[in-house]
Amino acid sequence: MTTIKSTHINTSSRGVNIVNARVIVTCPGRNFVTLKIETADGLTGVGDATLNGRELAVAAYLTEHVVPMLIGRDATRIEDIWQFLYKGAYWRRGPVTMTAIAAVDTALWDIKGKIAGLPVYQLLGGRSREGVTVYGHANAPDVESVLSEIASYVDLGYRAVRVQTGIPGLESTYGVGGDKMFYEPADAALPTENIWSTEHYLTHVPKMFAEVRAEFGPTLRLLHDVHHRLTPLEAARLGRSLEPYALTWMEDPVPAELQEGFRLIRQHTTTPIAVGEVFNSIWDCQELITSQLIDYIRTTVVHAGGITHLRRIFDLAALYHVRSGSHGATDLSPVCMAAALHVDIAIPNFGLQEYMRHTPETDEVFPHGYWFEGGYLHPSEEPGLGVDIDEEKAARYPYRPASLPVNRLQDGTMHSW
Ligand code: GCO
Ligand code: MG
Repeated sequence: MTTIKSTHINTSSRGVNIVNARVIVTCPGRNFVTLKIETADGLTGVGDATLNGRELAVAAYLTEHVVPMLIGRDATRIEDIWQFLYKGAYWRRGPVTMTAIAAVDTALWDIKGKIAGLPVYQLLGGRSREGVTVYGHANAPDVESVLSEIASYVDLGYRAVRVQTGIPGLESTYGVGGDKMFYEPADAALPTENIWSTEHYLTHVPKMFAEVRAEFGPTLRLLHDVHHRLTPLEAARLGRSLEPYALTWMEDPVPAELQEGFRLIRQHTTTPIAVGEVFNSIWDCQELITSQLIDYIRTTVVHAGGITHLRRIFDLAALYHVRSGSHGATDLSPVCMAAALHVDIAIPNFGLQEYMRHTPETDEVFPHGYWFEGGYLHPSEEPGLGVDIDEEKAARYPYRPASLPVNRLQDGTMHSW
């Protein structure tokens, strides 16, 4: 019998070995968790590990359980380390595990890019397009004011806008925040409560889109986020009522634990469907993709196992005419955005990228080379991901507990948020 020499942990002092990994928690307006990995040669890589409202669970998972296993490993063995953390945990999948794995994976791609002297998108096959089309968030309490919000995105050059307004008869609703550019749902230490009425909502949304289309004409791409609040039949009705306004997508129409539920929506409407921001693995969307029940898959780097696993999901999606539409809310740090853009620019089946701007404080803590112009984001041309964390500045913003809201029906029943 031959013995296989174990090479996954290098005892020699090879420069690519991981010598240090640390977790940085900072709150420049909102909480972010970042993993920074360092090799013996002094190269560093960063990965986003932010899980909104559950940040410290991932921070502890990394610090207590993952970091000790990374020391001494060969940082260039990205796939092997991914498999080691996934299969080795025994408890597979789930948002905390997959976010932690994503952070390691992202940091290793960053390091590999730096070793190669290439931006990460080159390692993924190179450019498939000139820029990454992004969509912004127009939200306002009523239709009249949302029209001017949309207009300001159009003035900035956006080609796609997600539209949310308050619902007449409801005091507050998802997606309509205080600060327009930097909308942040995790707005209190303990969860605030929204009250929901499907009847009010389904009456209002088609009227809103009728006005938006009339004002902006047929070519501006319009999107809407339902935020998991309907049943399949209600979603089918909404999709059908929105058909005249040709939306690019209706997002998260129903909670997606029941993938089979999408079949009913599909049978009744041609409004395209996007889903996936809360998914963590290819198994969460396998049925949706292979049965062609969706049009856009919205998984992103930080919550779906990093660049390695996201690429796997998008490759499966490409076989079934499903395009990417990665989540890019403010709770995904500039490290995630930088990584997402390298994937977006390279894959054949890119659809759209969500882009909610970060506050100036966040941008200062995370210096980055990606930039926006004329409705497109462009990945950095620097080796690696082209993003970093300024640890000194990060230390000025200590962690603050923040929770996402919850949602109840008018009679008090807990509902999906
Ligand atoms: C979106 C999302 C977000 C989420 C948030 C949760 O489409 O951008 O729905 O706004 O609610 O990312 O942390
Ligand atoms: Mg959403």
